[in-house]
Order: sequence, then C-alpha cells, then structure tokens
Amino acid sequence: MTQKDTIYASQQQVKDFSFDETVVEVFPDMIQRSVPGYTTMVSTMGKLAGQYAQNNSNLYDLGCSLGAVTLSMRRNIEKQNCQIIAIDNSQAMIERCKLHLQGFRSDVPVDVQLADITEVNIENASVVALNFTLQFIAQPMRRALLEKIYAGLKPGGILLLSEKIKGENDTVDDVLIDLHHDFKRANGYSELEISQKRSAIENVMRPDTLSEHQQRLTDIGFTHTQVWYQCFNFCSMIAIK
Ligand code: GEK
Repeated sequence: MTQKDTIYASQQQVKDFSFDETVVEVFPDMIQRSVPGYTTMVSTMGKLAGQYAQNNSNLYDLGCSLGAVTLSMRRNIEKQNCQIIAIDNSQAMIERCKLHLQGFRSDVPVDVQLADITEVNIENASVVALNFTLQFIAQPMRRALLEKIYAGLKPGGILLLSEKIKGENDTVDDVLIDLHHDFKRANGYSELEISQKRSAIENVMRPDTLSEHQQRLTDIGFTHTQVWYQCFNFCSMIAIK
C-alpha cells in the first residue's frame, strides 16, 4: 500500500521542495494525483522502448525515482543483450528503487546508480528516457545534457522526454495552470496544499515552453520530434536520432 501525500496539508513555513525520505514515502501517490496521464505516459514509454530497443545496447532511465519507467521498459524489451541503466541523485529514491525492482522478475539486467545525470556517460544507447526530470536541471545546463544524450544515442535511437511545460504566453499559461489545479482539487488536494506545493516547487522546477523544447531538440540534431501526449501543462515527446 502506498502512503497518502499529506506533505503540504498543514500550514507551514514552506521550504524548497527536495526528493528526501518524506517525499519518497508518498511518491507514488503524489505523482499519480499531481500529473495527469502519468500511468499512460509510463506504460507508453515502455511500449516505445520495446519498439526502438536495439540488440546489444543500453537503455537509460534518467531521474528514475522509484523505477516506474525502468519497470515499464523492462516488461517490453524483446531484443537480445540489452541492459537498463537507472540513475537518480536522491539516495532515498535509489534505495527504495532497488527494493522495488527486486519485487519483479526479469532476465533484463538493471544497473541502478546513485549519480548526477549531468555527470554520467551516456553510451551505446538505443533508448534514453527523461520522464519529468529535465525540468529539475538548471536551465543553462539542459542543452549540454541533451547534447550528451544525442551523442550517446545510436543511429535510430530515441529520446523519450516528458515535461511539465509553460504556456507560450502568460494568458495561455494561466489557462493551463488553472486546469492543472482543478485536476489536483478533483484528486483531493486542498487549496492550502496546492498553494504551498506551488511555492515549494517554483525555485527548483522551471518549465520551458513546448516550442523551446522542440527548437532545442531540432538544433541538437534530432531528425524527428513528435509530441505523442499532452494533457494541460504535461506532455511527452519522442525524438529520433
Ligand atoms: C518516474 N522518472 O516516476 N541527477 C539525477 N537525478 C535527478 C537530478 C540529477 N541532476 N535532478 C533531479 N533528479 C520518474 C519521475 S521525478 C519527477 C521523476 C517529479 C531526480 C529526482 O531525485 C527525482 O527522483 C526525479 O529526478 C524527478 O517516471 O517528481 O515531478
């Protein structure tokens, strides 16, 4: 049973959000009630990984948290000699991720690493997943990370990128934010929880617009980029090398 997220339920001095033990404890409930389409995105990323995995290659899950995308990819890989490398820089997440993965049997090896994704090598990759992780990387460092991923991808390899996005201007951004807050209310979050979480996250997560994402991916060299899911300000893309 996953524990309910009540982190911002009481009035408090709101600190910047971090992926610590308190968050890990409630993470599945938090992400499910906060990200519209999370289940669809995770399962579809697994299917796309199955389709684009190449024999003798690596599949990366960057910012893996508890390993949802790793598990989804692992269920779908049919190619020979593939390995999944799951990386997160939160010790609490990595410990829980290892336990979680042990609960499921598979022949596909998974290497779970505690590391900063801006500092690791990406090599011989057929699939790289960034499921709501790039948004936590400082904006000036995002391009270098994506360039490193592009360089580490084999021809025909893919990047699976899900992000919270900013509307193209303030007017439409407000529309998307209101719709998202309605979604959270419908999932049982109170006004206090919604506003305190917003304050906690605004310094650590700065979304780009969809056009900024698409332009950057094209500039880096990805030949095809397609949004395959969007609900309010949450979207998921595939970019093919
Ligand atoms: C899922 N993909 O459930 N290096 C490594 N990890 C990082 C870094 C970094 N520099 N910065 C942040 N993280 C998951 C959900 S959550 C998204 C991803 C969310 C990690 C951070 O510790 C956290 O586990 C994850 O990125 C972001 O499919 O909570 O909104």
